[in-house]
Amino acid sequence: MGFYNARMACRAHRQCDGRKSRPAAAPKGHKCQQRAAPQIHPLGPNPGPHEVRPVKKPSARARALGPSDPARAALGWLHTARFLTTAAQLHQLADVDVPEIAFVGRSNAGKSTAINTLTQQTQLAFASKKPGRTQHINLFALGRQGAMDAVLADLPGYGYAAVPQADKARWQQVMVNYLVSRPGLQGVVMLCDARHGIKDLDEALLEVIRPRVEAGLPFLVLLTKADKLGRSGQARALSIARLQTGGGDVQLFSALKRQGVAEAALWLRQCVDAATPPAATAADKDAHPADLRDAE
Ligand SMILES: Nc1nc2c(ncn2[C@@H]2O[C@H](COP(=O)(O)OP(=O)(O)OP(=O)(O)O)[C@@H](O)[C@H]2O)c(=O)[nH]1
Ligand SMILES: [Mg+2]
Repeated sequence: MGFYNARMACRAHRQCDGRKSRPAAAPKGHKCQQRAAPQIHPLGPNPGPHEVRPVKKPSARARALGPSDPARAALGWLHTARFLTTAAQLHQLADVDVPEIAFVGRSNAGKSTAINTLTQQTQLAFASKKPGRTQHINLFALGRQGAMDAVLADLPGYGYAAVPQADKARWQQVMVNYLVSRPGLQGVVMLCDARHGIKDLDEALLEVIRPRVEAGLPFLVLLTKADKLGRSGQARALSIARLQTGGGDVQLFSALKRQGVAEAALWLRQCVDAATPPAATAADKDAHPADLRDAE
């Protein structure tokens, strides 16, 4: 229907004349089909006066995240996380036959909080103001129930001064053994408080995994609590950490502001994809469910 004719056919609707003003209310009993005000696509060309182009509004959650499609898919995958198992000693930790990604870092760096943020769950991993909260290796399974395709490992933090020396030494040894010998380890995320950067103990840990990283083990540094720094402080922390890691993967992260969450989710997904042979389809995994709870 042409512009002129439409306006003639329905005088009650002022949207027909192409003005931006809201349409006048239709008189009682008015049966015109042009009830909806035309929606102008913000990016597209201006549609004809009677062409109503549906504009799909993103959900409040999608607006908050704002990630690309692959990042959104990665976040959906991370949301499948559930508790798998916990162990105080390395030898108590069952092997998994799917890629495992470890979250390591100083006590209170924000490892458990990052896991909760990335999996979009509030209490999956125990986070606390009190340092030394995580004292076990906790594993979280990812993937559909019965078709686990990856595991996240929340490790106890190191460097907490209030822990007795003997406990500290024991835990550092567990950590070293884990990083050196864990068979399914396919990625390491090191978390450092952005205000402090990579400290001595982090560097010692970097030394431990250097051979594996040089052999291709994906390694990411998350500079946590970035919300506590201003823009220039963040840029500075980022460039220093990049220098310290020799140009490795480093990014800012804030659980509070959800900064860097989509990027970290994507990194985790790509890390698992790179480690999973293409032949390992979901059907294969259904045939050999790798759920630790069955193995225990
Ligand atoms: N402002 C801010 N606080 C954070 C952020 N991430 C973590 N925190 C806080 O830092 C504290 C420690 O966080 P956790 O996640 O328990 O740290 P952790 O590294 O798991 O600590 P351990 O288990 O002791 O090794 C908690 O009070 C968190 O709320 C962040 O991005 N921004
Ligand atoms: Mg913790």
